[in-house]
Amino acid sequence: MSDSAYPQVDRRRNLSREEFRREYLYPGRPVIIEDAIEDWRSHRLWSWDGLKEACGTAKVRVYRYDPTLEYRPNDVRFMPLGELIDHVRTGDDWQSFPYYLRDEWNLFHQYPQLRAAQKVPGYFFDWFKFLPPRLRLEYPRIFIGPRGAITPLHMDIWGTHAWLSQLSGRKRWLLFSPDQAPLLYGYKVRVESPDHERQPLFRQARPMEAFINPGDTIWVPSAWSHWVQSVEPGLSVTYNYMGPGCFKSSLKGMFKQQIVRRMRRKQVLAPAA
Ligand SMILES: O=C(O)CCC(=O)C(=O)O
Ligand SMILES: [Fe+2]
Repeated sequence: MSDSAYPQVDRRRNLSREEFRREYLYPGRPVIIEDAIEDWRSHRLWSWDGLKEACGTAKVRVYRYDPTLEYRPNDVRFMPLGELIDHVRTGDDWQSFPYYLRDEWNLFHQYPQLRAAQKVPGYFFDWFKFLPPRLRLEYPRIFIGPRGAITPLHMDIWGTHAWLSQLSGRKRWLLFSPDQAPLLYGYKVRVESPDHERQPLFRQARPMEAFINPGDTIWVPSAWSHWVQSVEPGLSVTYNYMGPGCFKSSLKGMFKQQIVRRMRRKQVLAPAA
């Protein structure tokens, strides 16, 4: 697969909110915005050393990647964040250290200074803000992983829009527009080594490609599935949110979650028969 085999996601600077809405949000087209987080990038917390100094003793959960089983909720290890940063930075790669800190939101509660060091860029207004906090998803979330770390093909929760800002390292993304879903075998294709015999339709899939660098923010429209690999040790912050184009799926997802939670609570509280 050569780097130029796929159409590249647009890279923009000085993009106005109006341009973002017209060219990307409403048509549902991904984009990389190069200058969306200039105000928080200079913060020392968003460097490996700064993050380690401030939060290095925090115990974090890292997920082990298994090439056949991918991530499983129980295949985890707990380690101090500082230790994880050392592993990731000293060149341990995905083979020797197949662990990825994924979707970590606790740190933002433990260290309010972390929360204060990031601000949602004006492009990404979240309509979940109008709902009580207990109904919303927990964001922001941090991802930290070694060179080679993989996020398998998936579609984001509740069909929400997503954005991810890269603070350190490069990442390669392949993004599949919603109309390609029938070629993706329920998102079970291993994009890095597809099984063309068993999943022949995947050959016809035409993703868009994006390489993101430190300082870049990628916007992923609702229902665009994606596969991501860290080309270098990576530190990212991400949000999912509700906006034009995904109100229905987001609210549906939220209500379903509420119902499941209620049923679970009832089961716990119900007297034994
Ligand atoms: O950065 C990554 O590895 C993947 C992030 C992602 O796709 C997500 O948060 O849903
Ligand atoms: Fe995702």
